[in-house]
Amino acid sequence: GLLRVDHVGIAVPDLDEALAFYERTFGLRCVHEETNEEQGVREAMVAADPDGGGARIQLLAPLRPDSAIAKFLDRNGPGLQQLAYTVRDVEAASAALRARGLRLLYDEPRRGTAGSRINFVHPKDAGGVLVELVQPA
Ligand code: V0V
Repeated sequence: GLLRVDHVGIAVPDLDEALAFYERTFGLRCVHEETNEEQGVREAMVAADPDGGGARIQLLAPLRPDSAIAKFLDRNGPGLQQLAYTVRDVEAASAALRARGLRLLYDEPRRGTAGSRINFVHPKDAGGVLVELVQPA
């Protein structure tokens, strides 16, 4: 099952500018930053409670024009792109949702932030929301 909201992903054209905006405007702190070549993103996790267990905000900037985030920005401009839930077992959670008739984007989990394992539900099968499942490292 789903344990809690892990993070909310926001598509941004420029990661450094977005980080500066979130720090300066909302006082959020960057707790992690990495490049994920497979997903075609440079991403940063920011938090209101850097030492607590609260949900993170994931700022996502495109590495390549053919990436998911680049396509999203072309179509919608910057904004909310995904809602991610923490799960204990991403294979089991994916199988349970498949059994309920939802399309998972990947047959096998892929690598997400900080060594996590991730999969996604197609937004057309989840009320227009790109839902991510995250099994933390
Ligand atoms: C597309 N659609 C969305 C959407 N992206 N709806 C809600 N939220 C989104 N983010 C709608 C779009 O408006 C179309 O609706 C329809 O879906 C198109 O579906 P499609 O042609 O099958 O696919 P694409 O080419 O638009 O791609 C959408 C998907 C793609 C979701 C398949 O973005 C994808 O593979 N995403 C998963 C990977 C990802 O997002 N990576 C970046 C984050 P109409 O116009 O037909 O009504 S990486 C990450 O999260 C990491 C590293 C992490 O968390 O650790």
